[in-house]
Amino acid sequence: MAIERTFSIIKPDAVAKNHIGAIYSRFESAGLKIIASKMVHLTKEQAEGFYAEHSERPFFGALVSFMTSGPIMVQVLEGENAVLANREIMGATNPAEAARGTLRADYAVSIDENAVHGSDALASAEREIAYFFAADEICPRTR
Ligand code: YYY
Ligand code: MG
Repeated sequence: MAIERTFSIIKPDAVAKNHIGAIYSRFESAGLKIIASKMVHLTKEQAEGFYAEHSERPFFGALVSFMTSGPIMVQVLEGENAVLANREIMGATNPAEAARGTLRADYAVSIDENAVHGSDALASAEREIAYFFAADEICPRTR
């Protein structure tokens, strides 16, 4: 099994509802280590850049508007198969379809306000980590 890094966001809805600690606890209970973390309030330009792959989708404007509506927590998670492990902890994009016990089942209310983001592949994890964190802001425990 490979030790990977993935990128995670606690979205404005979950921050506003005070779920940061509960969500961090889920990551840690699953064996993922938080090796970088900060709170940011995205500008429109930052949110558009982050979600550029979705720029032609009908929900893009609403997504950018939601992601800039309040502060978010961004973090780098490290652990065995971290990319897939985090996607499993998160659950399906639509909370109505998310498996019981997943973050989206427990903390999301709708597909457009769905509590968390997680990278969908190693390549996107690398790109998304670099979008938010400088190398010296990341503190691997495996050093
Ligand atoms: O990776 P994940 O967040 O599970 O879903 P994506 O298909 O990458 O979509 C990104 C983001 O866009 C999703 O978390 C909510 C929003 N969205 C939406 O509002 N409505 C949709 N039909 C699909 C996605
Ligand atoms: Mg995605």
